[in-house]
Amino acid sequence: MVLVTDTYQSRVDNETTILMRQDPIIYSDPRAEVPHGLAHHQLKNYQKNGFILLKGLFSEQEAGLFLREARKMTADPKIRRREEAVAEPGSDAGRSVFMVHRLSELYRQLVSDVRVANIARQILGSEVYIHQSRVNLKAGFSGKEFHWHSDFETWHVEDGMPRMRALSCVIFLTENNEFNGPLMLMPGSHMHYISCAGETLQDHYQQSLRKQRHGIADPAALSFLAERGGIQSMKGPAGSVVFFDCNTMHGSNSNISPYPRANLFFVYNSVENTLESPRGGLKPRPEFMATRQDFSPMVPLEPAYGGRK
Ligand code: 6CS
Ligand code: FE
Repeated sequence: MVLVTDTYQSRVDNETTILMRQDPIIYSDPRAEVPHGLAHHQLKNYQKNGFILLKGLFSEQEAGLFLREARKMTADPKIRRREEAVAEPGSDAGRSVFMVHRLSELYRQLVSDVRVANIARQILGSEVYIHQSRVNLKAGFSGKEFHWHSDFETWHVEDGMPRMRALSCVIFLTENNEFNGPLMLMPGSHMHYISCAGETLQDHYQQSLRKQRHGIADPAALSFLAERGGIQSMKGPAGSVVFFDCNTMHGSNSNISPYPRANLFFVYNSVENTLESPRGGLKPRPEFMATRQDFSPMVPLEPAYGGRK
């Protein structure tokens, strides 16, 4: 007999199992009006699909400022030497830089910008803090793919995030189009949890950030999700924003086009969902990937970047 005490156990078996989600999606009253929050119909869409695309939430001028900051950081040798900087598999080209909201004053303000912070607070129904932030560069010609995964599966197993009460906010720093490897999401996939086969090795992150090997849903599970809800790609001009639930199945193709695709990711977690111990006796991942030292709530601000809409 096996007693299962973890609702979302994963990587403990040789079999993939599909479980039902056990948590809400919207944690606040969807009829309550929130300044800079989503309208009722937008919340309903988020609830049904597990994501929402907000075209032009930031102006192109603001996005230009955010992109210049990303370029400046990723060209800086001092930053490139840090462990927050992750290279593409098989080369030295920059793939991601993590914890950008601590490395950059501009991004420190941006995570608290009321236009994004209030949507996170509204969906998660509480105060929120930043669990992880990063910029993904996906350069023209050389940017590599991100295989299908649920972020929550990784954050639950490797970081000890207890429940599905977190989301990603993706700010497009360049246009995301059909050519440059846009984010692909499976609508409705957030309602099922794919408990993955296999195990996790200690320090898996050292290679998973370049190319993920554990916590990958198998082809049958991915086909099951795609048959139910299909796949949508998130395309829009620089300054557009996607919010997606921590359990929405997602990935993106490599970028063989000449057009770079740079996106900024902020992961907001509820202050009522702070990290416990990683599952399976793993030691915690470094602070730059999964904050444990600072669960202080965001105070929404209205920063003036010099080009505010
Ligand atoms: O391991 C992580 O936390 C990260 N990996 C991926 C592929 N997406 C989410 C997250 O940034
Ligand atoms: Fe992800």
